[in-house]
Parts: sequence; structure tokens; C-alpha cells
Amino acid sequence: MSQRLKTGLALTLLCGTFTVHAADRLPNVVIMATGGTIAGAGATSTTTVGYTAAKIGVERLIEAVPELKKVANVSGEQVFQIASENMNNDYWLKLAKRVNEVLKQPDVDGIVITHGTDTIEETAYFLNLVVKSKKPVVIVGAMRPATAISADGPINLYNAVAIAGSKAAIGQGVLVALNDEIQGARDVTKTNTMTTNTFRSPELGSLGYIVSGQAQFYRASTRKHTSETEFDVSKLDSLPAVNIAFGAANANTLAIDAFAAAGDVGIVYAGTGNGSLSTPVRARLTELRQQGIQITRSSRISNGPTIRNGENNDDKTDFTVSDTLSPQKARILLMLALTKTKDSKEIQRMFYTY
Ligand code: DAS
Repeated sequence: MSQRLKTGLALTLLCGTFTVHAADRLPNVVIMATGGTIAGAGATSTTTVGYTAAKIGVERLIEAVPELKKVANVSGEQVFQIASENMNNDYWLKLAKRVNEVLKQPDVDGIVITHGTDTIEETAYFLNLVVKSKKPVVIVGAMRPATAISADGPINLYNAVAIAGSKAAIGQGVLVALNDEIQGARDVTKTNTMTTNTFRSPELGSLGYIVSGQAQFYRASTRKHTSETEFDVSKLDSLPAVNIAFGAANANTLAIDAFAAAGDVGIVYAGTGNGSLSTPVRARLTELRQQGIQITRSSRISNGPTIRNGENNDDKTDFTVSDTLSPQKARILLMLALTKTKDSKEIQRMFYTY
């Protein structure tokens, strides 16, 4: 029996809250902390904006929620401590390798990742494409710092641990859980700059709810993820350079020229409408494609698919389209696709698969 399981069982017996039976063993859940508001501290108990994120360590986060012991044997590790606007490819590779390493341990039933809310949706989708296990991985954040009245972090953490230890969450892909809702990594996005119900899966919908510590699923993702992924980052020390340009009135080529000059191998263009491109932008992207840079048309619009050969003759320019992925998630898939192939048809298949 591993040390983690012994510790968990000892704690459970000590608390006297649970008679341990092999069949009723509490799940073993590892909490990996990365920073964010959930670990934030404000000057006063009413400070909900303008606080400092990434101040409180994982052990204090766990101590603040003694109820965790009723739903799982938890252990914690601080993978890094950042406000998530500073998340980057290097942090992602470090986190993904650690998650896959811990999930291989037979006595680990699930993982919770505490994370800033600004880029939680991106980390969730990245892990959805590179985690090699069906075990639950649940990413959780908070919109109010730990020091605030009615901080949402503790209940969000409790719910996330309950979901990560639940059998219902096995095979559902990476999940994001705040505000009593369970969102799938592919479709979740932050929809409000400050409210606690900010995480939604607009139009396509959440996967379920967490009710008094019970995960209840009503839907499942229709796209491949986690154990079905073709992507493997275990031997990568970096990811291909892919950036996002944003379309608007008066669109010009300054941003895409700079990306090309910097040596990008992929560019995601968040076009207006259904991924529409202004005449100069289309011409320049076509040139860059001919020079070997992969071009993916996405849209600045929050919902609906960017449709191939709609606002652009993608067959002719050899661009790919992001389907319903947001520009920030299309960047992630294009980066990983470029670790496998430079073939546009293969890359387009990946956008229709994940
Ligand atoms: N700066 C934000 C972040 O770390 C705070 C938060 O978690 O909401 O994402």
C-alpha cells in the first residue's frame, strides 16, 4: 500500500468519520496548485478586484476546507505559483508531464488543479488534448480571493475534489468546475470579467452539476480527448510558435507581418463574422501560407462554427478553419497539430476530431 494511501487511511480513521471498507475506500485525489485568485489575498474582506493572485500555498488551501476529508484522501503539491495571465507553453509542458506522471500511479484516482481563471479554459483544453488517462482531471478557480467575504474558492475546491473522486467523471475528459456547474474543456469559456457564474459553455451547454458533493452528468463531449488523443508532449521541451491576430474594422497586416518576421510556424486569424478576412489581410495570409506558415481561420464571434470555404476559398489558399473552437483554443490545437504534421488536410481533420 502506498504511503499516500496509508496517510489517507490513517487520517480517515483518526477523524473517526468513516469506517474503512475496501469497497468503500475514499478516493485518493491529488491537488496540484498553480496560483490564481483561488490562492489570492486582498487588502480587506471586501476587496474583490485589485487583490494579489497566487499568494496562498496548496497546504493552506487544503487546510481551509476540512470537509475535503469527507469526500477524499487528499494530498497537495505546488507545481508553480502564478497569476494565470502569465501562463505559457513552458508552464503547460511542466504541468502536463506532472499530471501524466501522477495519473500513472495506481493509487491515484483523480487530480484537481487549482488555477487562475483568466486562462483556465486554455489550460483545460491543452490538457484535454495531452492527458493520457481516463481518470478525472478537474480544474478549479475562484472569482473572489480567499480573503473575501463569501469567497467562492473553498466551495469550488470541495466540489472539484468530489468530482475528481467520482466514478461518474471517469472518461469525461478534462473538466472545469466552478459555481456548482461542470463544464467540458472543449467548450467552456470565461464570459464575464468579474461575476462568479462567469464560466459557461455558451449554446453547446455544460456537462452537468455538482449537488451536495455528488457529480451529476447530463451530457458528454462528442469530440476525442485524453486517452483517445494522438498528441504526446512527454518528450517535448517546447511547442511550435503560433500566435493569434485579431480582426476588426481598419484591419491591416502589421500583426501578421510581425509574427512571420519572428519565425512563427502557424498563425490563427480571429476574423470578423464567419472568419472573414479584409482584402489586404487575405492577400498577406495567402503569401505567408505559400511560404510554409500554417494559417487557421477562426472568428472573434463567441458562438458558431467557422465554416470551410465560406468567407474564403480555403481549398484554394490552403487554409484550415477552427470549426467551433475559439481563437485561443485554435492556437492550442494548431500548436499540437504542428508537432505531428505540416499537412493542411491532416490538420483540418484534427480540427474536426478534437
Ligand atoms: N489574475 C487572475 C488569474 O490568475 C485572477 C483569477 O484567478 O481570476 O487568472
